[in-house]
Amino acid sequence: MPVEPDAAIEITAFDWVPGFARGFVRDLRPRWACEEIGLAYSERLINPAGPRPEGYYAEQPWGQVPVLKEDGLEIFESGAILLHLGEKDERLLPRDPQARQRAISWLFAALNSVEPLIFELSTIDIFAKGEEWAELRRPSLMAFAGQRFDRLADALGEREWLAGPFSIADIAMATVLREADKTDLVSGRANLAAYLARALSRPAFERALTAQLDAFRDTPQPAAA
Ligand SMILES: N[C@@H](CCC(=O)N[C@@H](CS)C(=O)NCC(=O)O)C(=O)O
Repeated sequence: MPVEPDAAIEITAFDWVPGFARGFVRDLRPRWACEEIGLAYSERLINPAGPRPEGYYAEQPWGQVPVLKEDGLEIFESGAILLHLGEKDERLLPRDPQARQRAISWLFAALNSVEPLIFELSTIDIFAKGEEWAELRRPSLMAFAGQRFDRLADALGEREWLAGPFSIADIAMATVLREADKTDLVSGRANLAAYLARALSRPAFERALTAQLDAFRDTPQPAAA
């Protein structure tokens, strides 16, 4: 298992999150990438309800996870971390120039063109649930997201992975699509549903998910959360 206390790579994650967020915290992305290539990492677990450790805002400006540290390097933003890990191994980022750029384009597309829609949907369905503005906004958001998911489904077509071989783009896209599981945005498009199932059936994803869930196991719910 790549989680090893003395590993050169350290990934920051939470030691507790509410039930709805378990398995969906974004440290899942670097964990998954490490699992794909058998790269050991250690965990630095912080508590989301309390103050951030001293100096943490200098590592991550918003106090969020994940942060990756390696040999004096510090990286925040899960996309930047995936890119860093991708540079290490062609099983994460193809070396062929066109395939590589396609993977990077799709990495950004997942995080910049798809994730914001899912994020807004989560705000409406979870954090602002029942509020009038959220109920008014939802239909137009779903219509817009539906169009975008149609184009995504067209772009993927019958390909197995976004950039040719499996890559960090698929880690980003699958973790984003998975967040839409309470809607038919993915399940209503057969090739997207098959793509997501294919990604989530990878043993490396399972191991990453288990590692994230294990981190919550012994932490009681914080009083302030
Ligand atoms: N764009 C950032 C988002 C990171 C993010 O939203 N992290 C969440 C957990 S999934 C977090 O740390 N939330 C706690 C907070 O915002 O205080 C990335 O992809 O790394």
